[in-house]
Amino acid sequence: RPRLILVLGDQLSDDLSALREADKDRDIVVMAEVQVETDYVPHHPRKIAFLFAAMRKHAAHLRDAGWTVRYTLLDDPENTHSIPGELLRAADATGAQEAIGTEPGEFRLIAALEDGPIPVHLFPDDRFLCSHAEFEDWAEGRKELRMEWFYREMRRKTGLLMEDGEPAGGKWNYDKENRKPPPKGLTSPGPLRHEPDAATRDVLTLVRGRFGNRYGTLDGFWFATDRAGALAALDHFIAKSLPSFGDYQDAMVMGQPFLHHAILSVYLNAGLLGWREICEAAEAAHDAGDAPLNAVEGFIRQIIGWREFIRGVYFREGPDYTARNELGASRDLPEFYWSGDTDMACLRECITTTMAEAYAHHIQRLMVTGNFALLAGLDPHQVHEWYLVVYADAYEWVESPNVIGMSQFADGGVVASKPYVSGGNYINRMSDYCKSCTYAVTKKVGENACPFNMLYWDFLDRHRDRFDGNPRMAQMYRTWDRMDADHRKAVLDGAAGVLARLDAGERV
Ligand code: FAD
Ligand code: DLZ
Ligand code: SF4
Repeated sequence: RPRLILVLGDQLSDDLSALREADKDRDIVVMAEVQVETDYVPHHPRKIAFLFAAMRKHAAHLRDAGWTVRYTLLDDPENTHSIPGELLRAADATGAQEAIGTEPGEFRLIAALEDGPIPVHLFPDDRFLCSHAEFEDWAEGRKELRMEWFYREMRRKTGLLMEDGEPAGGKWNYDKENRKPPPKGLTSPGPLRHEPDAATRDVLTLVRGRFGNRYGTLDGFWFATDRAGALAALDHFIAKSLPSFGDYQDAMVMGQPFLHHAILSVYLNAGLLGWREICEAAEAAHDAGDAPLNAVEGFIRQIIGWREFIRGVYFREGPDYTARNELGASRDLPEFYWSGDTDMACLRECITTTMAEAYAHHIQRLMVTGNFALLAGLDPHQVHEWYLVVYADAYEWVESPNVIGMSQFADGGVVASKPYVSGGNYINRMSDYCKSCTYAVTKKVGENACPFNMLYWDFLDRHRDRFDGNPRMAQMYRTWDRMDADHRKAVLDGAAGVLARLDAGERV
């Protein structure tokens, strides 16, 4: 009897554990476009279009390689619209009695497969550098988990940027040389844009018809949708943007959402690229003298450090992680997160480019939309769902530790050692956003004062009990305490005013 080999939408890799276990001559690959996956949150149409186009091309590629593939189209009238349902239908049609798969990146889907009508044997997803067991071993007995220590292990394990057992250049981390404010007139080559071919255009028509009314636009869709396109995007990044990646990693410029970022997470997370080829390409650029060490080290750290660390946290912390709310935040997500309709230029810019591109870079996610959500005390579960919807690279294993942990501190400090919060000053230093804002970043209180300036102190004051004792935050509390009492009151009143406007649904 054949067995069914499940390949999910973010498992579009040739070297996949489930395929390695399968028999090409006997087994049947199952891939399915289903509503449970398009609707568990209302994903950005660009993300759905990217995945469906890439899934269809990967199915064709597997067939060319000799696999039998059973592919369910979204508008197939027989579609049961869930992954377990499609496995059952495939079993009925083929006589298969068992299925194998590669572990999904979300507890919801793991549970659905384990409890489904067809037993699915899941193999580890070894497209990652660090297995669950290895992460457990590393984490076991540590008082706190810090990415930097984990990263050094991964450098040793891979040998990336290592010379005779020592880090290249003598230091593990060159961030001191990174993160420069954007000079006036900073431009960037941006990502490699791909003209949609006929197959992608078919998908765009389908997605526009079915999901066109959702948050986010499909206009000007340019993502690569196959491995060749993703490899070309990698080459483009290495040649054009990697050399300046470190310098402008934290910079933000109006009208330029991409700057010198890689724009590769969408391909990497779906399986069109692997971590090793990306890191080796970056290392080779350094060896050839084409990219400086601060850029290459910083970039490789994001992938073998942060990305692997984040995944380790998701699987270690367990299915209740996305429900955590250590700071007890409960305010509803303001409507403007779905429209960009706000007077705050920084939020407007990050939200509208996210609607257009299903992309924002790390500092926009962390220090603009995330920072505001944390300062304003937004319900972290709603914030988590927003991030899962809006970014083309968002799957729960990577999105939730970044949001619940790094950005919202809702896990109580598993991912971050202190909350990532700032007033308007930080945004003003790292961007040109404040220049075109209705609010004045230099004003601390009163009419027109930048909301971040007031919400920042309000957040610290509100959570004093928890953060007072954190040595990394002591300086901030000393600064607050030194302000005169009238000023402090004016700040807190100003913050209360902003929060009241949010609660009343008024424009902020
Ligand atoms: P670059 O800035 O060019 O970085 C290179 C690569 O490093 C990325 O492609 C990515 O694979 C990896 N990387 C960098 N930082 C992280 C990180 N913190 N966690 C995991 N991988 C990282 N990343 C996602 O892939 N999916 C998400 O859903 C996601 N949600 C996020 C939510 C918040 C609140 C924050 C603060 C960060 C989030 N990130 C997420 C991490 C990071 O912002 C994105 O990986 C990055 O912006 C992707 O764009 P890029 O390819 O241009 O990355
Ligand atoms: C995100 C997504 C979407 C929108 N649609 C599908 C789909 O129709 N079929 C499928 O196999 N996978 C899809 N995915 C990806 C899954 O949601 C993803 O595999 C899980 O979230 C685990 O990471
Ligand atoms: Fe954002 Fe404040 Fe600057 Fe306006 S002034 S762009 S709200 S940081």
